Amino acid sequence: MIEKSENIASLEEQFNQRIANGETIEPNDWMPEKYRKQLVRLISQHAHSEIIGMLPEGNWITRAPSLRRKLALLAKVQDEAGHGHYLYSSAETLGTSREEMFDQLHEGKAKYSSIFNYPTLSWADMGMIGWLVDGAAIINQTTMAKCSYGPYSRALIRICKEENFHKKQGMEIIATLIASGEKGKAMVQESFTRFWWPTLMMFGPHDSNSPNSADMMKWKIKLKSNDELRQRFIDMTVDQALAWELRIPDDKLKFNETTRSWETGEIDWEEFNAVINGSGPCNHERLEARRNAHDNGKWVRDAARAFEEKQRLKNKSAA
Ligand code: BYC
Repeated sequence: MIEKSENIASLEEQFNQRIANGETIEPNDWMPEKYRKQLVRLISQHAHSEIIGMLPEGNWITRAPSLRRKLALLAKVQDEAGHGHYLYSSAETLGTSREEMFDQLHEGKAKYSSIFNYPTLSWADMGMIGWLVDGAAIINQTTMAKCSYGPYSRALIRICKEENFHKKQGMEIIATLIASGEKGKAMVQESFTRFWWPTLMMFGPHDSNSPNSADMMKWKIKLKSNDELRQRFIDMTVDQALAWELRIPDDKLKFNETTRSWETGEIDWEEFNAVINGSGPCNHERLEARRNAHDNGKWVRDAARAFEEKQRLKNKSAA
């Protein structure tokens, strides 16, 4: 028994050394159980965010204002499904099956990004998701693309390339609406006012209230803290919003000349906690839509499995 724990201690020491050296950890490498658990939690939560994130935008495919916009939105929503696939595959390398992850999501036990529990009420929201939501995701994910776990890091590199297109198409929708005149600009302002605070919540609680951050940063899964990334996003986005002459819905917003950074008022953490714990404006609707999609897709999964089995038997008899 003593020998066993000494062995684990030495494996853990070697593991920590590899992390300190900036090495990448691969699926068959030894890793502490807690590292594995944190990764499955993070990657599956991210995968669920991509899949649930298809719903608020999917809501506007039939109502896109032109064929060009419809094609771009369809492609974007399809990309999000692809991101979900890369991420579920990457989490599966840690020994948790896709079925288990789906079950956790459908039973309401797994989290997904708070932002997708808000409704999309106007076409401007499609621009806002690209500009703000994809913009926030890019800031978070380009940093994590350098994380210590190989499969997640490689998935993120590819995801970020596609998210950059998404952000640009969102900004183009906004620029077009603003250039169209007063009505278009008012539509953008109304959407911006609704999305500003929920987007800042995407980065998670303050560092001092983030129970997972210490482990995540020690193991270089997260390379920047929640507050650091949020601040980076605020500094970039406030300047963009001002260039579009949008009003930022924060009376306390001010520029700090010493830090050369924007200071905001406080996020409504009560609202954040309600949303991540299942009581946001659309939590129920999103999970219901997701469960229905899963049930309706059963025949496709059954057919794919039957095909796979047929191929397996064919290959066996040919061998
Ligand atoms: N929403 O200790 P903390 C996209 C939870 S989709 C919900 O700081 P951590 C797109 C957190 O999980 C991309 N839950 O946690 C798709 C934890 O609870 P558990 C979305 C949140 O992990 C379609 C608890 O609060 N991006 O781009 O160190 C269309 C304490 O937090 C949130 C990702 O998923 C939240 N906002 O840091 C358009 C990025 N914040 O798990 C676009 C991957 C916190 O202990 N995720 N919680 O029960 C992350 O980077 C990190 O998980 C977070 C939180 C920064 C979000």
